[in-house]
Amino acid sequence: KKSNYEVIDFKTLGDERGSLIAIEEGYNTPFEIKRVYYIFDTKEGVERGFHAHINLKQMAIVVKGSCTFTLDNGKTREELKLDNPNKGLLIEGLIWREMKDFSEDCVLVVIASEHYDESDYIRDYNKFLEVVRNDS
Ligand code: T46
Repeated sequence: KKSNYEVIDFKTLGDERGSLIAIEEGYNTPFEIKRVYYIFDTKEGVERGFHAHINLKQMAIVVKGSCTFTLDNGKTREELKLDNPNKGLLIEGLIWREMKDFSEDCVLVVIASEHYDESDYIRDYNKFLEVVRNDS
């Protein structure tokens, strides 16, 4: 099974006026789009996330500025800096995620496959490890 996340390179549609990137269901994102949210005005030093999802699939795009994701599959942790609107971080499976180092101007847009559902969150790291163990 391939990794539960990957970085997608979006095709930039540009002309002399500037750049445009389009995301639609089945184009630049593989899942049905049910929700969009964005994180901005993040205060200095703040870290967010610290959870995993059971079913949710998401595409995270830093449309302005930069931030760093820590992605943890229960065995290895990787840090990934997002600083370009032509890249999307697709998270499809059991991944513990943390976000940090938000630039002052950072706007993080997330496209999600499901409506907001608190019961889909795993907020306890040990519980996450247990779910990963039972899943493999
Ligand atoms: C994720 C990372 C990347 C809602 O009411 N609706 C929503 O769609 C979302 C996402 C959040 N909320 C409420 C729940 C909390 O009271 O907004 C508040 C802040 O959410 P949270 O603390 O979960 O934010 P983050 O930045 O820790 O996590 C978010 C997403 O929740 C999560 O799915 O993967 O961004």
